[in-house]
Amino acid sequence: MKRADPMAVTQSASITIRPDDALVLADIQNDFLPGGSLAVPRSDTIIPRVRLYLTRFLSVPAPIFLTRDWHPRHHCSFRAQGGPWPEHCVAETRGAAPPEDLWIPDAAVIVHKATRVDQEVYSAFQGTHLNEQLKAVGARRLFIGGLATEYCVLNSVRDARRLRYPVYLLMDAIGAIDRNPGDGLAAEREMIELGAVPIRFEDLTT
Ligand code: VGL
Ligand code: ZN
Repeated sequence: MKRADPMAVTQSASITIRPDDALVLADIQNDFLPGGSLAVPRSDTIIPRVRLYLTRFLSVPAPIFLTRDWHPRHHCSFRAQGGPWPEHCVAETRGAAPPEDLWIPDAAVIVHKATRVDQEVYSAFQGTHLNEQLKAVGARRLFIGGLATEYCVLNSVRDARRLRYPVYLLMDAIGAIDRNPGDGLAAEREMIELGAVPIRFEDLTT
């Protein structure tokens, strides 16, 4: 018989998704994927995980919210307007669409953000009705992932914690731009510091 090595016991979250949980996935859009105008390195690697999370929440069922960065053509965050970013996620364009190989459940609620030309917004809660929509479906705990770790995910988690939601951070379904090396890691640390619980898909019980 194998003896259990106490040092090898990894912390397992063992979380069961309930109907009052909500999945909130940020900005899974072509422009943030490889080949896109603001490609997040290796962001395509999270897609299989995103599929697993979508399927799990759908089967409970628990509500699913997908945010989309949804900019007007001359958005203030674009370099041509003096902003930090290349043109990306212009509303109604292919770059703003989800990847063709990602099936989007009909039940998913799409939340458009940063839609005003003169305002940059990273948080999914800012300038949207996400909080009201979450309350309306009775969501109590939020499972947050998506792109990019240090922008939309970080700012959404900050707001979610401010709004007193228990937050689970989907470590295997986030991706950082890392404009400065280490940005993503620093954001992960901050979110955990704020009380977000880091989990992986394997931590969910069936
Ligand atoms: C984002 C960069 C530019 C984000 C949006 O929501 O993470 N990042 N626009
Ligand atoms: Zn943007």
